[in-house]
Amino acid sequence: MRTRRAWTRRKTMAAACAAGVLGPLAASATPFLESSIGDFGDDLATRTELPAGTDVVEGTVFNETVVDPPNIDLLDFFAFSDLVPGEAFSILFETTNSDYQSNYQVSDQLGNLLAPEIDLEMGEIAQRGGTVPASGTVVVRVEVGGDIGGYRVSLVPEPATALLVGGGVMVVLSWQRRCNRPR
Ligand SMILES: [Ca+2]
Ligand SMILES: [Ca+2]
Repeated sequence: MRTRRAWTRRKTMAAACAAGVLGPLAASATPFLESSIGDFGDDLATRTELPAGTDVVEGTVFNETVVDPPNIDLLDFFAFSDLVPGEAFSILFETTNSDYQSNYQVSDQLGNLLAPEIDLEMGEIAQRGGTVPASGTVVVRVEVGGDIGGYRVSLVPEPATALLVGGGVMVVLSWQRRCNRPR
């Protein structure tokens, strides 16, 4: 019995290895680039709704008045709209390119702040979190502080989710090791 079970397990594992099921781990998230659509909305009403499943966003705000013509895009508004109401969320804000602080806010669809706003200089990263409102929508507002403000905004998995994902990774790693073990 024991031998048969072991053989069945090895057969299942070999099939999984052959099928590539245990191949590369999930790829890291691909950022949604503002440049792919031109510009994110300039106010709450014209905010850009991100495609479902988006968890990383990269964009830029400008206030370059010395160039001709002036390059002005003071504000970007975009929304994560497929979140689960009542669940905790956490967002990582990063200023990737700037000559001065950029300002970040996170609100519901009516503009009510869900966490304290924050100013970040180039290279600075900060996290803000709260509870997803009943609408399931969390709106991010980015405002340029100097001439230019490049940014990256990422949804961060909650600890419970991260734990589950981490557990899954451990299982996959364990199976991958067994796949690679010489027979
Ligand atoms: Ca922009
Ligand atoms: Ca804009």
